[in-house]
Amino acid sequence: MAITRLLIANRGEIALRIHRAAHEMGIETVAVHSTADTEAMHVRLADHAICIGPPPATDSYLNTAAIIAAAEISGADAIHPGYGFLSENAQFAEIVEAHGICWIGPKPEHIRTMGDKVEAKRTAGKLGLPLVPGSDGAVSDILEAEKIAEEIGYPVIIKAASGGGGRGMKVCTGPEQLDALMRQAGNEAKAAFGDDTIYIEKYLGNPRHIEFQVFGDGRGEAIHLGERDCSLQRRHQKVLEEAPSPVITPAERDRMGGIVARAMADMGYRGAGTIEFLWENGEFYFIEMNTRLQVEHPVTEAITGVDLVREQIRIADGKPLSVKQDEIEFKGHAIECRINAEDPWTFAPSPGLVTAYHAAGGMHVRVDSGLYAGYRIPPYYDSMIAKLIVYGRTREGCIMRLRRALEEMVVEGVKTSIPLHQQLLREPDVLNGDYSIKWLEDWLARREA
Ligand code: MV4
Repeated sequence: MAITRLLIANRGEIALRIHRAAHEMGIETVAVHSTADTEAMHVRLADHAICIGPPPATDSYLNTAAIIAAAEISGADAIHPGYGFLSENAQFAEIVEAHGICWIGPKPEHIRTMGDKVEAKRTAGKLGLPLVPGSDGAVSDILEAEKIAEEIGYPVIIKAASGGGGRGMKVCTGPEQLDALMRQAGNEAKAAFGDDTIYIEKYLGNPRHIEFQVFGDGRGEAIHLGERDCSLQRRHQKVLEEAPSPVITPAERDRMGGIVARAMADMGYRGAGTIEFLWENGEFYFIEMNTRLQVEHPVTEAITGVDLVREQIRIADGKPLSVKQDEIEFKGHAIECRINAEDPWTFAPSPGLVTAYHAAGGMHVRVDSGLYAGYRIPPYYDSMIAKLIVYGRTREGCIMRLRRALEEMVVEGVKTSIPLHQQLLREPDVLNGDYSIKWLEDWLARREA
């Protein structure tokens, strides 16, 4: 074992984040990049760089053969997939391990299980996590669906087993619609994922999205690092995340955290994971588990002091968890603003040349970004160009500092979502932490009117 050279199978800010953790551990890095990313910051900073294909991700960042070849040629002994791209591809994880390369991620079997939402829910239920009431597994028969919907009560939601991220969901308000919506959901799922398996749940009308960060050593030890509140979303894209959630008490955190950590210990989970819940009227309902590092992981790092990427690398290297549950303290408050290269009001992408750049700084301010003046943001990928993460002893102090930091940020040449964040942080509901998953889209609609 002992990782000495790490290939980073990703781009943008997360590639830089992984490079930084690796170098702090004395590990060399290998950047793999498309022809569109030759001038990217993480490519410049990495010890080695290999071009793996043209701009479209299917030909580069998703090109498993090219990535494995790059690992072999460069002598990399480990691969970190970041988030998105190949991070939750169980087959890729298997291929990496079959080549004798250390996969910095969960066991392939666990990636596969959690990728199937029906299997994920069944597993979560067996492990004692609270579920949204609904079908026990997949539903194909309309009579069976009617019976289940009658039992749990309308409205119900029809979801695709291969879905996730909100794709292919249908809300059904009464039995007269059920047949048509089931067919529609099945057809859309077949077209999008090649799998028409669907399942049914009670539809929660106004929940919050609260997720727990977990870590396992793959040998029966596991911890939780508290929750993040990610309710402020637009079209399933998170806009601002915070830790802790404004609505969760320390006692609730300990209770739910204990349940999720026990579940991960029991399944022998390895590496970083996120357990997603909907939270309504004081109750948690499991919906999905993500078997990867998440974009919003820095807010957890800010309030716990644990470096999650370092922890991932250590665990993949066969080391034990570096902290025990009773050593983890949740201190203060952190908020992350996702800064995208897009029009702040229409959300139209705004790639192009960054003519001026200045990152905010000062106490408790962190900017994760590969931006620099003169960098050209390519049009082929996700529009997120920076994450601004701010910490404060209290939520109020954190918000005041975040407003100050947003004033300092300079990104010229492209449109960004900075003005959107500035407006959001003046909204009484946001200041009070009084929002659900519906709040942001309702607010945007009100502003348009
Ligand atoms: C739900 C729901 C209401 N009731 N399930 C959307 C993404 C996927 N991860 C699950 N999603 C939802 N599942 C039940 N039973 C509402 C959503 C949902 C949502 C969830 C989290 C964050 C934002 C959301 C926006 C719209 C719908």
